[in-house]
Amino acid sequence: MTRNTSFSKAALLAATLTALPLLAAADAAQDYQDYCAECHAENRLGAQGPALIPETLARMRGPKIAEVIRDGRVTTQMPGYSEDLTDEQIAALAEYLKTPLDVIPPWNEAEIMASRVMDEDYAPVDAPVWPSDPMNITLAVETGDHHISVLDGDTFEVLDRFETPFAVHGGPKFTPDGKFVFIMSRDGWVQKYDIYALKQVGRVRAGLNSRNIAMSGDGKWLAVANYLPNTLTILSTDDLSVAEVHEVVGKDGTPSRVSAVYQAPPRDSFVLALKDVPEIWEVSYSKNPDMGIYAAGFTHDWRIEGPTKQDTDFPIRKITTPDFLDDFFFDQKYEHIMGASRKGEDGLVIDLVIGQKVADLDLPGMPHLGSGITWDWKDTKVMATPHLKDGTVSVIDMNTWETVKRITTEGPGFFMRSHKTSPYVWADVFFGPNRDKMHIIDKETLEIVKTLQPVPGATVAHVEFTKDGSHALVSVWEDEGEVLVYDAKTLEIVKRLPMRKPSGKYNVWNKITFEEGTSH
Ligand code: DHE
Repeated sequence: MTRNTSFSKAALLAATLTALPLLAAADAAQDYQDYCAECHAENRLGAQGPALIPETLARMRGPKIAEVIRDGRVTTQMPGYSEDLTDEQIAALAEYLKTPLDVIPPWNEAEIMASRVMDEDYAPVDAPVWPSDPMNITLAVETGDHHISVLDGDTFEVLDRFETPFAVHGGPKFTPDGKFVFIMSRDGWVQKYDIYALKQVGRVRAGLNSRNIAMSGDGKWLAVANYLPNTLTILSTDDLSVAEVHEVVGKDGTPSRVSAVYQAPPRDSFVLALKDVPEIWEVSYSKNPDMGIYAAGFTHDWRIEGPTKQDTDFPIRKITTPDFLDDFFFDQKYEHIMGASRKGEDGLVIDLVIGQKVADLDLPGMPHLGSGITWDWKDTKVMATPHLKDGTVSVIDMNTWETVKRITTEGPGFFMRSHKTSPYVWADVFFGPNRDKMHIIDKETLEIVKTLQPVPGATVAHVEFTKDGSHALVSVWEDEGEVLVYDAKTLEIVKRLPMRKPSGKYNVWNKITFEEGTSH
């Protein structure tokens, strides 16, 4: 009897211990439904609040999830729950939000179209409703409270400040005339904004978890790279309607997330970096039989999906690559792709015309090729890229593919910028203890000539130039941050614009003309 009792106590204790995490998870799931579902949706995929899934949350910097649940988010509608939930409940809820969804709901044309909202009070205008140079507008993304400031590039006045979807990532993309801009959030929302009218045109949710967007050279199509589901969504830029949702499956049938989509204007195509298969995809929007993927010469490893190219508006060419390439850089003519190996040991060059590797690159330290920029140097063209794993900027000759210099910096960097009128490259050291510094590199000597430290202790990162290259705008990447306007020659601060955790800045002219010192 005694033995039985002690056995049953031990068994009960063991069973309780085993069941505790399950109980906590069950309670957390119930707490989610009670406190979060109204704004973030029962399936955690977001409603007026953002999606609460690991794919989105894992990427978010800033306060930890539990802190946000407890204290809320200032300047958003997210309240704090410290009076409703205990610390244990909050911790369990935070853990619950990090668990993947059991089932990913379908997100195809019907669901995407159902999410589309076009603003009823929007009316197009023929000319800007403001007096400044429309080609010198710069957008500053403020991730602190999910807004964008529209800056006059001559006076640096804020012409408008509008709300964006939650957690904008990657560069907004302008139509070729610079009139409209498209903005994407990690939750897959795409926002269309009319810069001339200073008004939102509409929004649509093109994916459940998305990476970035690319604008076709003719301004008609916007491609959205998605992680969830494994698709590429192509939208009409006109009315945000769906032109195609393409399931991304490698040649051997393996589904893949799309790491990023880029436009290759001289080829009338989008180029896709894939996360889960060693392939690059080229998606054509061309109607010209001599253009891009239709041109002769790509006899290896390619195929056009569908029986003939006439059957689909967006035929796809799949190029097998020797390694997984999910971060890459194009030369100015969009003939070559430079890719870094995922192990971070070296890199390679793919000739996009023949679809083959044509060179190896000596590129250790996980270079962030997507941030690379190019300029003329001696009698060649060089490309410079920061490393994510060490304090180095590599400079590569784009004719010989040799590394001509490794510049030692004060830490791993993320973004680089220049302008063709500027003798300098600006390189941040976003990761590591010296993130309050910004290096100025001489484009001729390839030496660091100055290191700025505008606000000791505050992160500075990401630079954008004005149209004429006379000024450089630098983000003080803090919640109560600012955009610093530097005279690009004297390297003195001439204006300070208070902003909420400003991240990327994007000048219309530099973007639509593919200025070599900026990202594309
Ligand atoms: Fe980015 C651009 C990928 C983390 C801010 N980032 C890009 C692009 C890619 C990319 C492929 C180019 C797309 C474009 O502009 O169309 N980013 C990745 C990652 O894989 C990585 C390392 C991990 C991830 O979370 O996805 C990553 N990125 C970040 C951040 O943590 C940053 C600093 C803060 C944030 O907002 O998430 C960040 N990424 C940016 C910015 C750009 C960007 C501001 C646009 C740079 C530009 O000047 O064009």
